[in-house]
Amino acid sequence: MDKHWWQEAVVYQVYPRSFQDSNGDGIGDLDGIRQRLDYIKQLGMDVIWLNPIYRSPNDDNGYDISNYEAIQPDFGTMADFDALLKEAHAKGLKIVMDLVVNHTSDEHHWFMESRRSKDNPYRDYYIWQDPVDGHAPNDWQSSFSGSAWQFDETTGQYFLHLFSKKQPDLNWRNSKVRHSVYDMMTWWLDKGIDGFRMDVISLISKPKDFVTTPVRRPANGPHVHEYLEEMNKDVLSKFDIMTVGETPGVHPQDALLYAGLDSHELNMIFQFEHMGVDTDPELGKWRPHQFKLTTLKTIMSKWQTELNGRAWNSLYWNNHDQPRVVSRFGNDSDEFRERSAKMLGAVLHFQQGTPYIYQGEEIGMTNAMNFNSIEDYQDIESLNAYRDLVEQHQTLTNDQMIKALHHSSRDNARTPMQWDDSVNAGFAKEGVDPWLQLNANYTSVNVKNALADKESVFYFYQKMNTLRKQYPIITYGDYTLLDPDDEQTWTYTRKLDGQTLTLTANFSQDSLTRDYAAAPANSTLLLSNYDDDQGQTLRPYEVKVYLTK
Ligand code: TEU
Ligand code: CA
Repeated sequence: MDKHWWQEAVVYQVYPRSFQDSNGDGIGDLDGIRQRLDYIKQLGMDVIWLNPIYRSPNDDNGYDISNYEAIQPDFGTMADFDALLKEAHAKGLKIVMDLVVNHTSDEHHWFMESRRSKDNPYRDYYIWQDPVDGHAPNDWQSSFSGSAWQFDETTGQYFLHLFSKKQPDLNWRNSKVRHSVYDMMTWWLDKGIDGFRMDVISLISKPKDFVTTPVRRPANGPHVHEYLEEMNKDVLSKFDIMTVGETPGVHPQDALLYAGLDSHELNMIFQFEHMGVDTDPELGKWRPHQFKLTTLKTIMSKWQTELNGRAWNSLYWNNHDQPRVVSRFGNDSDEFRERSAKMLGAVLHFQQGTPYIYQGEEIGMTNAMNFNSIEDYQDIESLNAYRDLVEQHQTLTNDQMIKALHHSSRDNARTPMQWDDSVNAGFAKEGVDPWLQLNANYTSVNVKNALADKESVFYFYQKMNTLRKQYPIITYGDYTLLDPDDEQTWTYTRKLDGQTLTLTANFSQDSLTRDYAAAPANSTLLLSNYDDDQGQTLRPYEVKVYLTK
């Protein structure tokens, strides 16, 4: 098996709006990111993935793009971007950009043309359908509540939007659309960027007939692999870059096609199966329930073994769409926050794949429990769901929905980065109103405190990054789950060239006794989140990693 730099890299995700404001408007920006490159470097990162920074009316925080080759003025200018790229490269950090091409903004000139008339040259850039019996063509739902079809008066047809009405879906059947996208990608790659994270790339190919289907959002459509092979041949294969597809609705068999080691599409994908373990079959994330550790382990272990030697995993707990992992799968109380954040970090980073760290994860940032009313939230998904479930249909009461938002809102990930304990947490100067409220715990949970404490979550993550560079087994070893039925512990081994790594983690706040927890013969303890080893006894949220030669 050939080895690739992107298999050995660790990626830090920066959400530009919430990372560092440099000019006092309360919005994070490119110059702010540039000022923090040394911090990212200190953590031991290799790659930065930037969420969208392109020109956008900002209906969905930049995922609605009106110009792919211009920078959103909130974030700075193209000169600022060039300076960031140059400085990152000088420090040995690569930059991966978000590629959002399932849809554009309705303010993109392609769509403004498209909606003008049925014979406009851009008409076929988007997906237009006649009404059926005076209604939308089918019952597909937008991810942001309501129908995925919007009626447009001018021409009496519906257009498709799998996300907000301001995010019309592009028509990938049209080769002009595909080649416009490829040209734009080449333009960025020629600038020297190091790859793409491809937004909802599993959704770009739509079924031929828009009849009602049991799934209310189509994934892995009939031509998706053709399109990605074409993109690979025309664009990706010409550069030494990394690609990761965001792919809702995939199973491991799909991953072998999208990201097989011998397929010619993408390097890896973000799967979502493990993000569904605490959701409701009917109301999804808006009726969250307690996850079962056995379910989480079964899913993630299946991805480990089914892709082994055949495709490459991406490893993530967090991103800008997910609640904070320490609140979700750990314990964010004062007593256990740091301990459980480290445990979760280790359980993820010692699996096979490329790890992604979302800003603030490395200091154990938590969900925003101080958001008390819907007025505190900004995210379109949360606001639309509130309108739909509380105001229009009374499916949930206000209190139930606020509880659900505390658990599930995307804004939990989007509160400003907590740099220190000053007003605005060092994210913005005093007197400025950050675009989204801070998490109230910034006075104690912040980078300044983390850097001053040798036992912090930050240094634990830094240590994992150092170990990865030292021991190839962490990147490449084969994974085996040892305790599939245990609801409190997660134990697995990795094996490579006669070496064995053994990780045991306690997901509970109880002290437990497990045979697996004792040091294997001839092993050394590589990493732990306690300062001594008590053999078979696992203390609350303890994690231990042994190496046997
Ligand atoms: O998200 C894709 C996606 O599938 C969402 O439904 C995601 O699962 C949801 O936000 C979680 O509740 C991507 C981007 O990451 C997201 O920020 C965008 O809003 C979305 O695409 C549309 O571009
Ligand atoms: Ca700013």
